[in-house]
Amino acid sequence: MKPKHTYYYIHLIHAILILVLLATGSFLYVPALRTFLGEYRYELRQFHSIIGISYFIFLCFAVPSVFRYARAHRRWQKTFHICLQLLLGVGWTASGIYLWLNYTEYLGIRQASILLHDALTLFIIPWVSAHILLWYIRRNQKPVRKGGRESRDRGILISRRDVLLLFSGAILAFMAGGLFRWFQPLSPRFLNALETVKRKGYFRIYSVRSDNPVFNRETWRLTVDGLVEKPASLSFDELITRKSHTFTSDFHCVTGWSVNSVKWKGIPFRDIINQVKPKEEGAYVRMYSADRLYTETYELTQLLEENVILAYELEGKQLSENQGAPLRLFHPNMYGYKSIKWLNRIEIVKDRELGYWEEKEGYDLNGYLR
Ligand SMILES: Nc1nc2c(c(=O)[nH]1)N[C@H]1C(S)=C(S)[C@@H](COP(=O)(O)O)O[C@H]1N2
Ligand SMILES: [Mo]
Repeated sequence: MKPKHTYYYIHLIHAILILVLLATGSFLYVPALRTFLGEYRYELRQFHSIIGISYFIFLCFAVPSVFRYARAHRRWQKTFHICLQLLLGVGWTASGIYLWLNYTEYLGIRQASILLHDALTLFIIPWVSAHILLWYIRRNQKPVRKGGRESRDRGILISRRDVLLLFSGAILAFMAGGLFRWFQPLSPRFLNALETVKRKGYFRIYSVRSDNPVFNRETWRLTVDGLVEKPASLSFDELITRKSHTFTSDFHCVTGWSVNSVKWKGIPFRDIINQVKPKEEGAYVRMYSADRLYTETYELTQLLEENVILAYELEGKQLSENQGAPLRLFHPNMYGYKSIKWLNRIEIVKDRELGYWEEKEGYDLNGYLR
């Protein structure tokens, strides 16, 4: 058997890495799949990042070969290939690394990175599919002879028409992918919902577990304890008969999506604090979720700011099960990860501990919007 040419291996590794990235990436991208993954999402994300970085390192090593390889092609084909590589190598990696680092600063850069990452991926899907298809069809053909020089690469000789087709394919993929992600949670009133989603954005439902805690109105209690003079235990009915507070505020997830002017209703956190009377040494607050996994911590004074509420209504409706029924915290100046869902215990404590994401991914302790 003839030994395979280096290009063959470069091509093969390239293909495998791209396919693994597309597969793991689509799990992170499609909301339904991501929710399904629940608590393993974090590990999958790490895996995806590691493969992504390997891909970049590999690309760097492969660059000289890619250039040599491109020389065998016509001028415009050469330009096309090099642009494609650059776009992917630079665009994908730069945005990917920014997302991987999980900076909580500069929400704008983060949102732009997500958009670029997604857009490049959607753009590349038709290209990858066509590539695989061409390779499959032509795998048994004899190498093409061109001016005495043998072109080793059979799958990639493309015509101008192929490029046009690929671009149309890319635009289609782009639209289909956009539908998936941006217009996902459609209500029965399709077009109305579409309008709202475009204007407001929508909540990607996040949970670190794959099952939601069940809310039982009869037995549910909110416990407020720890370093307080008067611990409290409130039923849901007691909670909603208290003086409520309604206001509108944007919601920002640190991973890049936002929902504009969300209407919140609940009880001011201050009122609870006035009732339980924290002791002097109680400087921090730890909150627990009924999912028994997620926790968050705050400085007590942070929670006395304007419009910090224990919310039981969102957009005029009772909190839905996957959005934290019956109660979640909302702090208008903090990122979404501080908005703990299925809140059922508030503990006033002396020392600060880390919350779920602060511990797992090093999210900023205070989570203020920037
Ligand atoms: N119990 C619990 N609360 C949680 C989370 C979670 O995984 N579990 N995710 C947080 C994050 S990171 C965000 S962005 C918001 C998402 O709110 P939503 O699911 O209503 O869109 O919930 C926050 N509260
Ligand atoms: Mo988030």
